[in-house]
Amino acid sequence: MLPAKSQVLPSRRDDRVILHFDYDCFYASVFEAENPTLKAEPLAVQQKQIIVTCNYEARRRGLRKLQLIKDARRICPDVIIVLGEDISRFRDASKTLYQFLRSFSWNDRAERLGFDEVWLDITDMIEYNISLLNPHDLVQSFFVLQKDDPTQGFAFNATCYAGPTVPDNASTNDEPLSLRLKLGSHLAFYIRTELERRTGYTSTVGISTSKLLSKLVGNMHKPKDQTTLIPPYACQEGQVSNVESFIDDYEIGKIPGIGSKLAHRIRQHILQHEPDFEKGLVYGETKENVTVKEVRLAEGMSPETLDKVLAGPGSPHGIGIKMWALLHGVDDTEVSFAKAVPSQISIEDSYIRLDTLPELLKQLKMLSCRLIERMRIDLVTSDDSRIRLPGKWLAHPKTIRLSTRPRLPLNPDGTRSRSFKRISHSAPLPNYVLSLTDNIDVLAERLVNDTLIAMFRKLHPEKAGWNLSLVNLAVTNMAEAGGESKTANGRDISSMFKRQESVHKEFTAYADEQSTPQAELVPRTKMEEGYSHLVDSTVELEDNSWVEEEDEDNERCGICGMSVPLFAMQAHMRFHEVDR
Ligand code: DGT
Ligand code: MG
Repeated sequence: MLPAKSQVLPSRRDDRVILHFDYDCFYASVFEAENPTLKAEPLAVQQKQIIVTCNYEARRRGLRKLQLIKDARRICPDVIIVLGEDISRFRDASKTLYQFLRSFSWNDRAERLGFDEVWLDITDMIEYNISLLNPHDLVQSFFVLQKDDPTQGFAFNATCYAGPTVPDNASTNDEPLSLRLKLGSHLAFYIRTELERRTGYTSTVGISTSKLLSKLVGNMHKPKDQTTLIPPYACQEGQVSNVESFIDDYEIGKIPGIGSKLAHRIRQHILQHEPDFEKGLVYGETKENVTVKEVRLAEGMSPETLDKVLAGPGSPHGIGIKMWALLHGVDDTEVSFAKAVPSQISIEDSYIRLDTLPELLKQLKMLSCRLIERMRIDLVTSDDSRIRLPGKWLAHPKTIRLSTRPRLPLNPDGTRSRSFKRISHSAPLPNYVLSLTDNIDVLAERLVNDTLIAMFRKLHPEKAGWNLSLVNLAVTNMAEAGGESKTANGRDISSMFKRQESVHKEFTAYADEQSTPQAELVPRTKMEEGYSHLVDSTVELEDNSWVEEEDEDNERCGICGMSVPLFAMQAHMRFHEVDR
C-alpha cells in the first residue's frame, strides 16, 4: 500500500511570505530606460536571427518573444529592432534593480534568478508588522519598513489584499496565513510602485509562501501587476486546497523545477507514446499537454513510480519525491541569502566547429582574458578595478576548471550520434593569475601556455580528431579573504556589503560573441545567461533545489541559435524546413 500523502510529502512551509519579482519585457525595458521615447513604439530586441523579447506595445501588435526577425517584420512592419548581443547593459541594469529590491529586505534573503527575477523572503517584516497591528482599526494600518525608524513606511488597509488574487473571488478567510499574505500583498504593491517611481522599470509580482508558488502565481497578471495565492493552502476536510486547484491545470513542463527532459519523460509515461511537438522556435512546447492533475491522479502514480520513470544516468537521488512534492505545490527551498562573493566564476562559449589547435588556443586565450577580467570585477575591492589598480582580492579562487563538450566521431555510415556530455579537468589556480599589476593579456597568455594546454591534453590526449561544441573555463573553490557575512567563511568582508558597486555582479559571465569562420558562435539563451545555475552543472549549483540536471544535453540549432533539447531537435529542424 502506498504511504499516506502526509508521510511522503515534505511538509509545506506555510509560515513564510515570499515575493517573486519578474521585470516586464526586461531587455526591451533596458533600452527604454536609455531612451524613453521608445516606450510608445513597438520595440523588439534582436540576438542573431531572433527576437529575444519585445515591449508590450509590440506584443499588442502581435509580436511575441522568441520569434524569427523576418516573421516579426512581416507581422509588424514598423517594429523598431535594437541589437541585444552585448549583454553587459542587461547585467548592469539587473544589478541596479536587484540592489534596490534587496535594500527593502531585513534578513537579506534576496535571491536572483537570471537577470530579471528576484525572490524576497519577507517573513520577518510581516511578522513584525503583524505584531504592530491594531485589531480594532485594521483599515488604517501602517507598515513599518525600518525597525529603528517607525516613521518610515506606508499606510495600508489590512482587511484586504492589494491587487488581484487567485482564486479571484477572495472570500474572507480568517486563518493567520490570510493576514500574513494580505500584508505581503501590500508590501509587494509598495515595492513595485517604488521600483517604477525610482527606476522607471515595471515588474510583475507573485505573493505566496514558497519560491515555486510565488513564481507561478505572479504570472497570472502581467505586466505591471501582482497576484496573491490566497488560503486555504492545506487540504482540510470539506475544503479544497487552493494550492492544488491552482497548480493542477498547469502543463507539467511549465512547473519550475521540472525541466524539459523530465517533463518529456513524464508525458511519455502518462501518454504511453512519444508526445508530438508544436512546430516553432519555442522548443519543448508540446501539442499533447499533460497537466499536473493528470500526473498526480494517474493510476499507480507515486514518488516511487516517478523515481522509476525519471531514473537514468545522472538523475539525482530522490528525484521522485522531489517531483512528487512539486506536483503538490510543495517547495521548501529557502530563498538564498544575498551573496558577498560568487561561489564560482564561469565563462563559456559554444561552437559550431572547433577542431584545430591554433583555433583552440585562440579561444582559450580569449576565454582566459574574459575570466580574469570578470574575476577582477567580481572579486576585487575597487569600484573600477580596471582603472584603480591595484585593489584587494575579497576572495581567492583556488581551483581552475576546464570543461569541454566533445562531439562524437562519425559513425561508419557517415552520421554523427549526438552526445553532449561535458568532461572536466580541475587543477590549482596558479597564483600569478591573482596579480593585479600585470596586464590581463599577459596573464591570460601565460595561463594558457603553463596550465590550460596541459589540462586540455588530460581531457583530449589524442593529437587530433576532437571536435568541440563548447569550452567552459571556471574558477571555483573560493577562499574568502574575510567574513562576518552570512556567506563568508574567513575574516571581515562586511565592508563589501556597503559598497553597492562591488557586490552582486552577475556571477556567470560569457565571452562576447564574435563570428569567425572556424569557430562560429551562436547566441546565448536565457538559460545560459541567467538560468545557467539552474541547468548547467558548471555554474552556481549549491544553492537550492532549482537545479535541473538535464539541459546539458541541449544542442544549439545552427540556424537560429536556440538551445534545444535533443529530443526536440528534429521537430525544431522541421520547423525551419517548413519555414523556408
Ligand atoms: P515578460 O517577463 O514576459 O514581460 O518578458 P521578459 O522579456 O522579461 O521575458 P523573461 O522574463 O522570460 O526573460 C527576461 C529576459 O531574458 C528577456 O527580456 C530576454 C531574455 N531571454 C528570455 N528568454 C530568452 C531566450 O530564450 N534566449 C535569449 N537569448 N534570451 C532570452
Ligand atoms: Mg521578465
